[in-house]
Amino acid sequence: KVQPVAHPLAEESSEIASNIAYHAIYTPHFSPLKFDPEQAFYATAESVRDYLIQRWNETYLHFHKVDPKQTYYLSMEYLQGRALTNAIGNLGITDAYADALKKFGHELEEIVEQEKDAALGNGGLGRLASCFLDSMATLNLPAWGYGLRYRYGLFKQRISKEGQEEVAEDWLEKFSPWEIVRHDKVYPIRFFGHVEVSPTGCRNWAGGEIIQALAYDVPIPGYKTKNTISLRLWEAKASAEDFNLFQFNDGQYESAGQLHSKAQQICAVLYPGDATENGKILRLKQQFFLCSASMQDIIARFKERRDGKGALQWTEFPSKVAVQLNDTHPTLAIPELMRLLMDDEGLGWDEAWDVTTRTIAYTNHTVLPEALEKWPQDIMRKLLPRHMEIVEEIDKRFREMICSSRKDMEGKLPKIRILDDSNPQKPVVRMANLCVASSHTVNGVAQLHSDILKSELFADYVSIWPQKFQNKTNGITPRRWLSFCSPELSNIITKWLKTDGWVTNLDLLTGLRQFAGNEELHSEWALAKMANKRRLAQYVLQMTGVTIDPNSLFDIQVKRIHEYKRQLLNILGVVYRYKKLKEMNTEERQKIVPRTVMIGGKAFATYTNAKRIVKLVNDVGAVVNSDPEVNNYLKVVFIPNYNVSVAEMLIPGSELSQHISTAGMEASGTSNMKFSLNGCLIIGTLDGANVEIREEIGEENFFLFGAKADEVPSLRTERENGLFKPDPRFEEAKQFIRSGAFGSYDYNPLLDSLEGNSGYGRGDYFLVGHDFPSYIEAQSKVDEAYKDKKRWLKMSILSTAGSGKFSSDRTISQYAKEIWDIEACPVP
Ligand code: 26R
Repeated sequence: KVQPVAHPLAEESSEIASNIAYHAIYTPHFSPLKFDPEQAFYATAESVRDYLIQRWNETYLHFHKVDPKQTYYLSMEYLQGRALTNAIGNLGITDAYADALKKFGHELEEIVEQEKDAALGNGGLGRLASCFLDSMATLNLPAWGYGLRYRYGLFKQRISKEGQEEVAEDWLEKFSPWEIVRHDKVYPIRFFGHVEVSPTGCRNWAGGEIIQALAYDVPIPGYKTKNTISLRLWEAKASAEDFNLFQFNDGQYESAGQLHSKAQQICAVLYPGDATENGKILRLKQQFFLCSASMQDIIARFKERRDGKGALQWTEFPSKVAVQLNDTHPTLAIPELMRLLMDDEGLGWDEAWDVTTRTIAYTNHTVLPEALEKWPQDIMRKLLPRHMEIVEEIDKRFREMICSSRKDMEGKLPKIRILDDSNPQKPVVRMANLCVASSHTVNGVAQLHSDILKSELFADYVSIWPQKFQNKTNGITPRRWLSFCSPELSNIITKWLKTDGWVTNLDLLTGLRQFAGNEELHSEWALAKMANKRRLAQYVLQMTGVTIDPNSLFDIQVKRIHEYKRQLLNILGVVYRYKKLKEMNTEERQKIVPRTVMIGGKAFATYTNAKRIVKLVNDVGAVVNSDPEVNNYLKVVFIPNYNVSVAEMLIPGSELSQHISTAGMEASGTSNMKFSLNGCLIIGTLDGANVEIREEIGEENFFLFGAKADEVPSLRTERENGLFKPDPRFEEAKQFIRSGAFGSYDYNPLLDSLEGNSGYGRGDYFLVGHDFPSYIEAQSKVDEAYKDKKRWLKMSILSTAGSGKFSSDRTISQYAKEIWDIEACPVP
């Protein structure tokens, strides 16, 4: 028995089963012979999609009717991960779907594993955008995300003897059931060409090549609400008219479809290499493609909703539209909005500038100099001639403003202006400066980071526009990162709090504090943790072939591999621990707390030292894990292909996690929040959001070590001047690796980066040497604490209890109130 359309309130598993069967037959993606887990996944997803489309439509119509001010989140990255568990969880129909699938002999847990991760992002910034979408929908906010529909997402990581290998990730191989193509939402995007000036002096961008942007909507359901918002992803297309049939029939196949292949390149991959000029042009094309399509769409919607309400008032635009730039990657939205307002809508500069600056806000996510975007002016002028004119004008007016009203700042102009002409060979546009000058609000992503922005990176601007700068400490969605990824722990929390209200009001977790010493809770908590640890051990065995003991302390560091994140400090600590274990006799070893150290993360393909770190972790693991003398006390596992789904498996099973960046360098971190929420203790530096996590959960529940951010500059100078005396334990660990204990690969270049500037060293910029002794000592405190099961459980419960602040619901409420000025618009 099949049912064509899901009843909007179908919570009967039999109705759902018939709807799944309907899709298996009538929305076929496979031949009808089998109903394997894969087929079952697609039919199930199609069935869930019916619900989502219905709600998406209702939400869209409701927003259209109410016409509230709406936020548009512009991001080059979204790390959505899998959608099925999240969708049915947010819709509250998980049990019904599990029952329905049982009727076909399938387990829901097995079916959800069939889905590929949507990995349209790199790391923290992309995952943050995805958590934000979940919170926007859940809080019923009129808000949308805009991004690019990359053909290949972030690469798949394979580990071989050589270390990391990158393989293209074909997330659309069999198609994604979660997107809805909108054939009526198409905008032309121009590249290259020239600026025409009319007799009246109007400027107009013409010529060049035109590629079409086609909208794909991914519905984002809120938790326990009808509101379902959109993540609109743009795909690049050439139109049929661009296909030269004559050339094709003449055998000139390549030139016949030239524009089609150019269109394909735009959305082919996330962050194409930008070492070459071609690579730079392609990246800039991607950025402009996102910005232009989104701004055209936003303006079209503004007009659509104004229809029948009298003459268009552009001054009202900022009271209907807020645009948030996720870092500088979508900066071109600024000159594009200016261009659309002036050249297409006929506004004058001052009016357009007023509208633009009241619309745009900018979030900074990093202070690393190499990640601050600077685009060569010649490339920008060639690809976007009209935008380059506008940027020049913004720069000129900024300089005039300084010279007329801030004489005291004139000397700073070369540093704070938007165009950097200091190298006449290679003048560039500083995107962050353009963002600061053109936004009404600039924010950092954790208190310490925002303070550093104000006192260092943007200090000069603070004296010009003190009111622009804000902090918005990051957050994570408690749905994906606790409710759905650890039902075991969630049920216990709900039971003890006597409500599941914490899922949307995470501050309620403080209610656990009163039970932190309760033995009954302790045993339930320990049981849930153990279940999650066993599941994780199973996974590790499957993926790596290494058997790990669920009774050992599970110690995890997962994040992009970067020298500032200091995976090298972690592995040096492991090497030191291994060496000490080797030196002990059996009796001494038996007093040691057994540990399983797991490290995972992807290295950027061209980042040599990061790749060496990946190889080192694998090499150390190979030796330690096969050493029968110590492998009951220490195991080291590299977790391959770390992504959102892997995180959902690892985090619930973690007991200790490492967030050990050089102080001042990690803007916030968000996995620290996920671990802490799951009752995992943190060993960490006073960096990013660690500072606030420690404040919330209590310093006695946090293993702190390392230099403070304000000590870092002088420590670096000391190191450079050869005044730093490295701890013998640090020297011992490095020497052990250099001696070849972990194979014949030459790790000297990597280890040399940790030496002072004398001779071959590179100055240990990340202060691994300085922080090593206090790190080792903090690790000993971890072992001490773990020996006392009661104490550890109490700390674990207090971690969860103190994590309420780090809900992305709190973060998004603050953006809504303090930056966007938007209000909830729930669908009745
Ligand atoms: C290639 C270049 C333009 C580029 C540099 C850096 C592209 C992307 C990035 C990613 C950066 C900006 C990023 O992911 N930053 C992270 O943002 C998280 C969310 O705010 C923070 O938690 C995290 O600390 C920060 O590193």
